[in-house]
Amino acid sequence: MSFKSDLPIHNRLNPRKTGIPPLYKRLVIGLVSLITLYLIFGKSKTPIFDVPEIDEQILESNLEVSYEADSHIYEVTKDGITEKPEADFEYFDLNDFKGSAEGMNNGDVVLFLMPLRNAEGVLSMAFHNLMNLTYDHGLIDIGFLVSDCSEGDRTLEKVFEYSVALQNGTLVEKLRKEETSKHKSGSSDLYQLYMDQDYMNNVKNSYDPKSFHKDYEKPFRSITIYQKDFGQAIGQGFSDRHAVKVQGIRRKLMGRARNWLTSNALKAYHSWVYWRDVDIETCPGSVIQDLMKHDYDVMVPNVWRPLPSFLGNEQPYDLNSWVESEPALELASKLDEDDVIVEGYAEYPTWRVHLAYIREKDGNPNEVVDLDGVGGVSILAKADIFRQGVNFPAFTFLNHAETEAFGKLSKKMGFKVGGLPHYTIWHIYEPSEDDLMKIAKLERSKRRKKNTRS
Ligand SMILES: Nc1nc2c(ncn2[C@@H]2O[C@H](COP(=O)(O)OP(=O)(O)OP(=O)(O)O)[C@@H](O)[C@H]2O)c(=O)[nH]1
Ligand SMILES: [Mg+2]
Repeated sequence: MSFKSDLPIHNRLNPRKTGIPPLYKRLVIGLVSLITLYLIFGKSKTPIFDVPEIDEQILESNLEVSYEADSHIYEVTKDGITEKPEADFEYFDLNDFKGSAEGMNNGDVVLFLMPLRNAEGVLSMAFHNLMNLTYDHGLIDIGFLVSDCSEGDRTLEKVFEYSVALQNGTLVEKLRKEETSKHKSGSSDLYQLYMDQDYMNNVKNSYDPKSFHKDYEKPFRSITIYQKDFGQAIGQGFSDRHAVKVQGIRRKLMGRARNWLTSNALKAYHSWVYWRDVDIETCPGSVIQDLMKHDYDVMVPNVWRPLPSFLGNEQPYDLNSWVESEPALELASKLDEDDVIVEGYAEYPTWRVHLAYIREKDGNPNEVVDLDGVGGVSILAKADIFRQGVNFPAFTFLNHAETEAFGKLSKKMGFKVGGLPHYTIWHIYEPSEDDLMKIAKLERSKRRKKNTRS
């Protein structure tokens, strides 16, 4: 029986008949064989597949380690097999880095991530807030991502400067000197006179050395600064970045930036990732522990901001943390697949419960509300969720993008997402153009009154 096939395995049973090759072919084959034999047996002094003798001691210690580490890496070289030197690889059992409610006592390492753009003016405040963290600094790796700053902006240089000073223990003094020279030059923010004075006193106290905790100046485990532009063209001014049309584009680019930072900075030994915006004015130093103790996969505090007294002293600020609603789901079902719903705009009546609005001033700071969308101002998340694929969608996911989509995605993947309605951190107040006009008007009338009195 013969097979009609060209496949070599079939031809094994029915070999193709070949004649004797011509003389020149036989000469070439002979020459190549001689060279090969010389190379193998003539030139080489050591056998090619020689396995070097393994030192008994090394073998024993490896056996001991193998119970603990459960794996080793061996390298095949041209001279045999060697165990890779320790410095070349690290072994991590990811079960050890899952993150727990008692993270600080367990030595959980936290990756602190902060995106930055044109942030020069608020960096001293942000670095004070960093030092104010009471989670052991020796257990925190910091990653800054500086992107798309305007020409002439010095965010990157400032981050370099402050980070070095922070790590060598000279930052408090440096910031104090900067503050003093600012006062000497007479620069003061007029709007501060119109803010609620209780709030202003609270700010003053938070930045007063008398209230610094004992490890305020302790260096952090590490600081890494990343610089990469993502092509963010929308201005960083208050009105620019709040226009409804630009929200989708802006948020998706921020999603890219956040994902890029996570992918680069997250290491196997991190148990938690804490995201923090630069423009937070006051925040309890224990914020990481306070969010951690609930043992949620994703947890956020409430974010409010102060306002001038003529606008009512304070305001719920971050509307991106919310509980999903039927009207919003119905709205989403009528939108285009790529449309991004943004909270707080008349164009998108979602009727959702916002974490910001359910705050009670004297409410229990430990009360937890399960959420669907989250804002990015201050997110504590288990590092494990990123390893499993949660990210900040840089595309429209369920009609959301970036942090709100991150909340939805976490939820979809079965993770617990929550917020603390009565635990508040305070975003800075940046006067809008209207507010500045109002302040100027009030100042003028103040002056007029003064002049008529004198
Ligand atoms: N790397 C990077 N950081 C950015 C970019 N845009 C904003 N940031 C930073 O991201 C954080 C949040 O930015 P904000 O401008 O406050 O944006 P937001 O929180 O959505 O807006 P608000 O709620 O109005 O404050 C801050 O720390 C910014 O410095 C960007 O394009 N790239
Ligand atoms: Mg902000």
